[in-house]
Amino acid sequence: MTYKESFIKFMVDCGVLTFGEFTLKSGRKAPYFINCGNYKTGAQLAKLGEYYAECINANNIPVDTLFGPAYKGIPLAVSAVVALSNKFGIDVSYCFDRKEVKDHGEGGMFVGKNLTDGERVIIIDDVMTSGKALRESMPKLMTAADVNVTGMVITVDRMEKGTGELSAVQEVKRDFGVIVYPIVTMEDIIDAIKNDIVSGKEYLDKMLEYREQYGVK
Ligand code: OMP
Repeated sequence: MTYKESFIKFMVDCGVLTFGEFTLKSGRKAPYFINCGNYKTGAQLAKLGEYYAECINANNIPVDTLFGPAYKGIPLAVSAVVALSNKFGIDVSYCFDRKEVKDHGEGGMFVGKNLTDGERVIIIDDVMTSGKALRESMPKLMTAADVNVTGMVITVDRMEKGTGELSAVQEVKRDFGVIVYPIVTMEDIIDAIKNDIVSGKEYLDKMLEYREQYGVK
């Protein structure tokens, strides 16, 4: 089994990748959904972190700090930063933002590493559909310092159109100069179903229809 296939199987085994009928944030009705809130145990998070770390290491993404946007990005970034150290001996920092302003104690909108100008930051997040989540977190990140976002690592690129004909991932590259590294894409998920890596053949037609309607060519 390839690295991508084993990750897709892992998501299904954890109940993170499911097939059915789901309404997305964008309002689109999709035949599959990835819910990263369904990673529940220490072993699952440890393994998830290794996939992120593997992606960062394999792509040689320059990094000083991993940033996990609140809330869902927080355990993802933590699992990744631990795995980078344990598996690859790369000991870097991590931080996350607060959703609420804190006016006592040390205050501030960020927890973890204090970001500084020029610091090389990788954003760690779950899924990209339209890129809205990133458009919200980029300005926030930039209020902390003039950081150098060297990449964004996500588990799944749904390969859907953003506002025009480009995919959200392509728009993010154009608008922010940020390269998005997905562990897998919707295309990989379709292949995994076709090759019986995971069950879901009954959803294959719906997946293909959905890709036709919202996917990038
Ligand atoms: P965008 O902000 O449109 O890129 O959508 C990504 C976000 O949508 C994720 O961070 C989730 O909050 C949510 N989402 C999923 O978690 N999994 C999916 O499979 C699809 C979505 C979604 O609603 O598009």
